Amino acid sequence: MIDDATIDARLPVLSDSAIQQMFNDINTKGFCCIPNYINATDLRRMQFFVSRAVAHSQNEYVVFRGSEAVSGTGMDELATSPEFTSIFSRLYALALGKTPPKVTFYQILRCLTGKGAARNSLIFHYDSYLITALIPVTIPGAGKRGDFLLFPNTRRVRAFYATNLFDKLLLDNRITQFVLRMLARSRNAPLVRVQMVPGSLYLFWGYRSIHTNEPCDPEAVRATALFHFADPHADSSLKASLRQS
Ligand SMILES: O=C(O)CCC(=O)C(=O)O
Ligand SMILES: [Fe+2]
Repeated sequence: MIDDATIDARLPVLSDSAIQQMFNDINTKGFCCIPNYINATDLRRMQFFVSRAVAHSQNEYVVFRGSEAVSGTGMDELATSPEFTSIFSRLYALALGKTPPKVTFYQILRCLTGKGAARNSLIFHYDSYLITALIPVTIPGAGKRGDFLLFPNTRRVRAFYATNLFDKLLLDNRITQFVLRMLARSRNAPLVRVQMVPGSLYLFWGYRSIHTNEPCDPEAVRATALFHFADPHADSSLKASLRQS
């Protein structure tokens, strides 16, 4: 019997051909979307957590890292749900042609609001992890929505951590950020703008795609749950030694 008290039992079951289609969409469109992935009751529970957290932070930007930090919201259950984690292992296998490691996440819940909304937006970056999943929890219904922006698949997975660092250095400076912000405003740029819908699941190659979010109005709240999986440089000795120093 299925225990429908768990979020896992309420998630859609995705076939291998659905995963293949998602893989193709990520490669061609830059992302894929599964509408209404989270059901209305589960979504309300997440939204309730966000509104309490924002009230608690005096309507300022607040971030939660790790599943313990969001325990009891359903976002923690997602991180260990076989239905959810199997999306990542199958995408990993398709992307790299290798047996995937056990799926564990670097999980974040970002609540954008207040003065911090602008400060923490339009920072273009590559993630450290191959696959990024994003679930919008709360999106403003009026004013600035805080769209998700991406230049899809702008690099390959780097063989060396040093090359990855070099890419990040090229991105993380005022001039590049300025140019990308200008490009984001131009009509001809190969930029994908995603107007996100709460409860839908979005996936993209976070490591391979330059991406960011637009700000929302300071009075509004824009909250996103992020699940990062598979660090291509997990075994790098350079990375380990830089961590220690
Ligand atoms: O909140 C978003 O829309 C994106 C955040 C993001 O890219 C990240 O945290 O790595
Ligand atoms: Fe990111």
